[in-house]
Amino acid sequence: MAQATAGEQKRGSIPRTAPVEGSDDATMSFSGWEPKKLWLTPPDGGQSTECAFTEGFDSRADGRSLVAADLDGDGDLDLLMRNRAAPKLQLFENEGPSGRAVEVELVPDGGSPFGEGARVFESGRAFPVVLARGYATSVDPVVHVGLGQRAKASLEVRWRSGAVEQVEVPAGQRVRVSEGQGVTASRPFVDKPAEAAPPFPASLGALGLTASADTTVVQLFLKGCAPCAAEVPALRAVEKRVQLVSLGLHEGAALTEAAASLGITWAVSALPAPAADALSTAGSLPLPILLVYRKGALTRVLPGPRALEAVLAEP
Ligand SMILES: [Ca+2]
Repeated sequence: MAQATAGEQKRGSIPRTAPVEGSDDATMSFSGWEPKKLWLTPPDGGQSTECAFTEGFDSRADGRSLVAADLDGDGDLDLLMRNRAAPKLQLFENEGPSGRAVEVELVPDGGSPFGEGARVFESGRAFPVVLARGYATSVDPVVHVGLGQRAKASLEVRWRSGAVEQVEVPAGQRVRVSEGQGVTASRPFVDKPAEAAPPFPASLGALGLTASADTTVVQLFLKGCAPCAAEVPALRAVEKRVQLVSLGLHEGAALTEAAASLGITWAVSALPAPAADALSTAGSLPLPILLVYRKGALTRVLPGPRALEAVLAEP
């Protein structure tokens, strides 16, 4: 996700000592500087993976309200967060790959013009129209229906009046459904911008490494990092197909001892200080994390090994 707000110099973090104009209390936190969490569920519906850092959502501001809405009209949900102190407002644009979707605005025949209380059903899922969600937050009274790779949505609208209506909507558009009249207006989603390159070391050279194979997988690790140890079996499974390097935030004997304690048996180097500084948030490395390079250039950042095999199978 790309963050479209001023006031933060580094991915998601607010320096504890940096004065922020217009705020007397931006240097203190009521919430312990807790970084936000974000989970990514794979298209097959499997286990979700925490990915706030790699997706740029690990803000440490005191978040109070969060709205999910398609704010740029490209058919995926973006996030808008209101914080207690500066930055007061953070917009996170959804830049990730996404499936197909439709958005539905309901106009009832009489009563409130916003359709609250109506529900849209699609493939056994219910999408209620609400005007507020979460703390002190108003939301767009539109339902967002994710479709995966399906080309159209078969919707059942249950109106507050008790009327029930069936409509078919091709994916990729926002439609207005008026009670008793079906679809009365539509507009296609705007084209989604190309996925932005993640702000991680762009080349193996930036990590002090040289490519010795088409594909290089770089693991970051620290002594005692249980998620790093949990990555080892998946990395061992690809060891013969890629150049595999683990970079630790240690030097000398401490580096080799930490690698051995995690079960790492392949090439190990110290993570260069400039890269460590660029990757750390409030002094902490985002672990687990894997960096995938093709011909020496960064192509993917993975929050763990779960999607590694699929990524290596990409052309
Ligand atoms: Ca969007």
